[in-house]
Amino acid sequence: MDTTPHSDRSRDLSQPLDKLGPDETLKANSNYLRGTIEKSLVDDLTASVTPNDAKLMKFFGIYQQDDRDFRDERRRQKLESAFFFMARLRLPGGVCSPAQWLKLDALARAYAGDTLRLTTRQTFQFHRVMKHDLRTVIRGLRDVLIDTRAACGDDTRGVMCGVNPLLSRLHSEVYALAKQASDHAVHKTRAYPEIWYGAERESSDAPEEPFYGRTYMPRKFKIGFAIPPSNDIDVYSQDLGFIAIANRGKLAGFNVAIGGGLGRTDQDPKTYPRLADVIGYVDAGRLIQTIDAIMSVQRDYGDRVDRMHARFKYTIDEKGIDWIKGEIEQRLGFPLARARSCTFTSNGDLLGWSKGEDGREHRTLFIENGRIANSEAHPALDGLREIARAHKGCFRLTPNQNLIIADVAPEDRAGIEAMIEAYHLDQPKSRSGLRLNAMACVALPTCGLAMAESERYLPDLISKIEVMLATHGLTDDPITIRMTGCPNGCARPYIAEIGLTGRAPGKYNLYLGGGFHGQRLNKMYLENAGEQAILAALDKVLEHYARDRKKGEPFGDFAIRAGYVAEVKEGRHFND
Ligand code: SRM
Ligand code: SF4
Repeated sequence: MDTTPHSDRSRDLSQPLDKLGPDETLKANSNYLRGTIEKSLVDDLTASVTPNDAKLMKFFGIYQQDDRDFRDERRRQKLESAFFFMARLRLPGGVCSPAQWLKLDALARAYAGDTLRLTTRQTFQFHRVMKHDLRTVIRGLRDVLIDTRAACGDDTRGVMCGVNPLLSRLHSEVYALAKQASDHAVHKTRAYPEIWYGAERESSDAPEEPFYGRTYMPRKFKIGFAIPPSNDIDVYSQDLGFIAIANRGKLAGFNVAIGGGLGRTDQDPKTYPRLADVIGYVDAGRLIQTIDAIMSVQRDYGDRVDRMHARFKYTIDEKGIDWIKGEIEQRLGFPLARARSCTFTSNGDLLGWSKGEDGREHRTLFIENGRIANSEAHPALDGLREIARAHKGCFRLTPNQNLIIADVAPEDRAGIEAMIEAYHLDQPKSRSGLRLNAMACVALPTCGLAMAESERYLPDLISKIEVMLATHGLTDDPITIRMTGCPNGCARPYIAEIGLTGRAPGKYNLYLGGGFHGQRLNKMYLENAGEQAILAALDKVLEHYARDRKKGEPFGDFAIRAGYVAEVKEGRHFND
């Protein structure tokens, strides 16, 4: 990485530490994220850790949470909240081996409430891990070469990579680079092995964080690699998106997109979702250099006073895209080439069996909202454990919370399919195009920021919408719908054709008009609406769509053409 001796370049370029936000002081004084975490972990008087340690632990992929279903009752009983922890894995590109799957399955059964949760950024989350089990879980992950570094916190986060099963060679080339990018950009503090593995503290003069320095990034920084024609990773929602450009099936380089981000804060107009701008093209050999240059611009110029305004998208809008591009090129030492032409067709997954150009087969399973658990009708955890025991290829988590049993030899296909059937893994029974293109964030009861239900509610809401779809003859149409329990946008609702974001229990903002392949933000159609109002509104628009759509016209495009919402133009992006 950029190994400019760290003297907290961010501060050299902006203001002294005491003029910055409190999280900057916390990071700077944490001794490279150590804080007092070791002490907090062994404090038997509480199931929680100190507030500062809880913040620092995010850099290690761990969130302190409590069960919100029981929060009020415990308060009434004057009991401490029912604290536990969520652990998010670093799994670049969502690829994991059967041996790794079996380990995750065992850890989930022993320490994480018998469930695995696939996320919208292609990794696993364990929920409900008790404080005293955290080290065991993280050491268990180490046994299969997985860690939780930087899965949260002010750093690179999980690096995504499109799954496109049809393009085997391109996928493996891009995936290798996505993994390299993650290994390169992940924080390097020796606090991780010390705290979680019990490693001795090294006395070394080598800088702990040659790139980040003591204050890391101003905010999370997300990187993703798309492989056209699939935009499954929603490349325009990444802080830094790379769009693979191939030459005769072989990777040549990437179009570079910067400044995507979807989070917004309720009632705060200075926060908004924004889609990335494509600023040029780089050869694949210059990828890591490009990541360094771009991340260092945000490291040095991102807002370190107001965390609500600290994502790269705001730095770009403040400074101007031309200025930012110039700064990046100066740090690179060469100008970016003109972006190459490329086409996306959808941001969904190709479900069922598909055959790669190398003849290997891939089975994409629909996993409703990424939740893998056992129920009588649907023993998904057990079924996938059986498959992992037999499977000789790998698993790929998709950016749409689905799962690919990947790299199956043609002669093994029938055996895999038999297990899928035996364990009813192809649930649910009603498989409308809408349901198969739906995503919901976790929300209640574990997410501390949720204002409304999401994962526990969207399946039922879809069942009600499916009645209308059947009436209007739209059951098989692949319409995207995404719901979140608050405006933060964890299921990327602002680029769905139908987006719902929670405002209060039972109340959602309804957005329409997102681009079918992730190219356009949607726009608010109803504010703070309850179920009846949402269903009535959708019924009207769906009926009109069924009657008046042009051939092949996606639902989001129709919602704009028919005047239900105005188009969100390129450039600065607001969707209210
Ligand atoms: Fe997210 C915070 C879950 C993808 C934007 N997100 C959270 C937290 C950690 C709540 C918290 O801070 O206390 C949620 C944990 C809930 C729980 O109980 O598990 C949470 N986010 C998720 C996941 C698990 C949703 C899911 O159901 O799959 C996704 C995990 C991805 C991963 O593997 O790393 C997840 N979050 C996203 C995405 C989508 C993406 O990155 O592609 C976004 C929008 C894109 C973006 O970042 O702009 C997203 N999450 C946020 C934000 C708003 C950030 C902002 O700029 O304003 C927050 C709140 C924050 O950071 O302050 C947040
Ligand atoms: Fe929680 Fe909001 Fe993210 Fe949903 S969108 S997981 S409610 S932070």
